[in-house]
Amino acid sequence: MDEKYFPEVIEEKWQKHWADTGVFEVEAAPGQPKFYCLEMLPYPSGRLHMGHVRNYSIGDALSWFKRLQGFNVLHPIGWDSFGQPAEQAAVKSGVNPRDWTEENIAYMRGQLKKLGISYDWRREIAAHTPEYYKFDQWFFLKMYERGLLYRKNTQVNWCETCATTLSNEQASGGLCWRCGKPVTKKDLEQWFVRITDYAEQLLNDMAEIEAGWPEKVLTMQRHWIGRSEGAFVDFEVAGLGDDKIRVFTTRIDTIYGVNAVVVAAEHPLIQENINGLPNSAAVIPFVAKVKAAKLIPKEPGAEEEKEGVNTGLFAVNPFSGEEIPVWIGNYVLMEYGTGAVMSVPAHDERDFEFATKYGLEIRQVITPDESNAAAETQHSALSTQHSAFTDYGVMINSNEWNGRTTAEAKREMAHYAEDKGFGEAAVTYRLRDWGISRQRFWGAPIPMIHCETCGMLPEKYENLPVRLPDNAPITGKGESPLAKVAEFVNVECPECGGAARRETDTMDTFVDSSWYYFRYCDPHNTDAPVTPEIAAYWTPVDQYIGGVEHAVMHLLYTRFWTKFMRDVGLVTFNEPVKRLMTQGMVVAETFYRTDGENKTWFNPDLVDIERDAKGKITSATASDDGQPVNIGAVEKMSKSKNNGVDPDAMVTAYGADAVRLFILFAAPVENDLYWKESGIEGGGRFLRRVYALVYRVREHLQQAPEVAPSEFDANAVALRRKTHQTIQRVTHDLERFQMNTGIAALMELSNTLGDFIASPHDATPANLYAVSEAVSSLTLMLAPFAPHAAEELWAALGHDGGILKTARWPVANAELAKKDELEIPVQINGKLRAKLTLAADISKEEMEAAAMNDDKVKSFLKGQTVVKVIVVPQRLVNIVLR
Ligand code: ANZ
Ligand code: ZN
Repeated sequence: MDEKYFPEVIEEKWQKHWADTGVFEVEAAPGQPKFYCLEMLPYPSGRLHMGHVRNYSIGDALSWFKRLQGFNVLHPIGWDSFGQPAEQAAVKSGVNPRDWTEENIAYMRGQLKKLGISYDWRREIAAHTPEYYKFDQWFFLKMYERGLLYRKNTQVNWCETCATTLSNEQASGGLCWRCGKPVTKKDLEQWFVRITDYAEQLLNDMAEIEAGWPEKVLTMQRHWIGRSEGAFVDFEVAGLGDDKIRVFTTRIDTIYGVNAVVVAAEHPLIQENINGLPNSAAVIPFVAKVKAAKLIPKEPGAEEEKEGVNTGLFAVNPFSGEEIPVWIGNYVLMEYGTGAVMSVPAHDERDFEFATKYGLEIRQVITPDESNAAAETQHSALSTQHSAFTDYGVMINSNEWNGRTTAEAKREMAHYAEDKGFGEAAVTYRLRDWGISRQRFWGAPIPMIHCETCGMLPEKYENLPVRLPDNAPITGKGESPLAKVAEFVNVECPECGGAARRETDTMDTFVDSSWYYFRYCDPHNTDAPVTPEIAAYWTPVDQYIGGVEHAVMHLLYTRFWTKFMRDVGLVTFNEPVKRLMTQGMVVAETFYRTDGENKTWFNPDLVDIERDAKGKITSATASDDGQPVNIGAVEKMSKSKNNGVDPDAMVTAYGADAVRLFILFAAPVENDLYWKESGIEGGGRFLRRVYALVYRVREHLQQAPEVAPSEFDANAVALRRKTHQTIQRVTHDLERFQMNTGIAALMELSNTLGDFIASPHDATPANLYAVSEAVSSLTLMLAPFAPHAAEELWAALGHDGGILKTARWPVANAELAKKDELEIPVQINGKLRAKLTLAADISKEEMEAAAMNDDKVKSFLKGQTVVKVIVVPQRLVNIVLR
């Protein structure tokens, strides 16, 4: 063993030791407490980026901590290896997507191993392998059997560039989530999963995870599900016979204030009668305009100008019998509710805006103040408003309903409508069914067969997996490449034996990632996705760590998938993830030059930077030509800004431990991490310092007693206090993901220890014991953050076989950790009246408060007037009475 710190030597050595001894390999062990630590599985894009390294460093720290605490820790990794980039590489350079993917995996696996992340590599999975996607298909068949899958011809979001359909989530803001280009619409037969059947559960079960998930993620999910309680009401349309317009409203109590029924441009009433409407001449161009506008991407959050046109039709308000005009409005969405609304401008902002713009009548029917109800009934119809009154209140101008409260009326009016047969109470959701068909090659084939005679049939379980062929022509255009592979497409009908065609769409890759962590539990099972007994031991996941960008899609789909797994008997719980941590981004400085319209971005590695004392950049020049470059904003590391830092280069230069230590130390895990290479150097310096410390004392420590001697001098007591306080702090911090402050505590301990060793003292058993205790604790607590160095030092301290075989997480002795205490006399008018035992570092204010609150002191103060309190820090409190 070398007393100098050579990360490249010890890191390789310990990685080999871990692999040879299999210390991270675990099995389900009912009876032994388990901990399932999961990081979001990576897409094998080619190389790890710093966001990955951060993600895995956080998870690894927690995994080491839990192992040392005696948990049976499952810490797995795998690959989200289906998806578009492989197919795009195939289009661009003719490579086979499988080869491309597998080369990337091999490279990235090597990177992970070099970082020394403590995975059970035997459990590695990859979505593109038939062993894995066989069970995507298995789930598909199960869902099909249970009526959770259906086909629908729909207008789908279509990205011309990527030649693929996109979910609403993937097309949010009208832009493709992958390439950023505008999204258009296209008609296609698609497979849909009825996730909306689970909307209520997805919402209600949030109560089970509230304590462990970030509020912002839960809020986003709640929003996405978008539960709304209200009523359907049917409006007859004069002259259209039985064709009624059904509206969805959350405020049926306002129905006497309806001034119009407003429908979406795509509403069937319009579609079917567009040429026969009284006002067709205006309606036809308006509908065309609205539809065209929908194909144009919108800035996220941008408010569209409300526009509409009167159809000339009249609807009948079923409560009042009044006739009101039917309008078309661009703010009414066909996809929500019924695609039609009753417009109540007095009590809804959008309707108010619409009515004001087109000069429609505004009639108030709710008043905030009950006492005014009678008066308002007479006058308010005439009053002019300046904005909608959207609160709850009391009904006016509503015939026999006048005087009711909003809450009462909402219930009763829905019942009334139901009794009379023109409506009913209803709940709607914003959540849409999940379209999972993709016209792509590199995905799990959908295991369905189309037979001319027998129709749509599921493939048989025993024929799974339906394998992807090796030879599909991948052009990146149009329909699924699978459609062009005759051997794949042409099959025998499982029912009649006649000629049939396989489904040529593949599944959305969010299917793969909806259940992968169940597979880690039982990765080689060939009969089922997971054995229920094994899943019962390992799952739910105790801690999931990943980016907040997955707050809705992945994290909602996977919650749904778990509920389905419960329904088919694979698991017995509702929620798959107990605790979720969303890590911040890794951000870095950017540098660029402008050339006309174009910006060229310079990688920070290739820029020479000078900084002032505060770290602010004072000059930046390109390394190659020495000429200035512009200093851009600090932004998320990305290819487009060329401000990424290659993890490999950092590991080679400083060692994996220093990189990991820096990443965990530089920022709280939820915050953005501002990348500074000097920070890694700092990490390396700390490790070298601890190294030097351990090597300096390790020989002497051989004489340290095993059991604590009974007497310690004041210095040794102080060192022990620091050691036990540090154990308390680091343990506390790791439980709460406060990695940065935990590391700071270790740095403090190493300083205290360094001072102790540097000061002259005798090698008494007591001193040796105190040092040994400090050194061992420091070394063990370093393991979650810098495991290679910790292992090496632990071995240097004379332990054979590695930390996990020979040690446990240190336990603090609360007595020893207690802060130093002082006895403080309290005088009243100069006479000693009490003695207080107080922490040595107590503040002046706290001393005064402690004295005034002491029972004995209080008894002397009863009925007296305090003129002044004099506090001599750490010495004395003197209270002066009149
Ligand atoms: C009349 C009314 C009066 C409404 C009032 C609100 C206030 P949430 O809560 O988001 O579900 N609405 C219904 N379907 C719509 C659609 N397809 N496009 C646009 N708006 C639609 O909102 C439900 C409310 O949004 C419904 O209640 C309806 O307006 C409108 F004082 O009906 B309300
Ligand atoms: Zn058939």
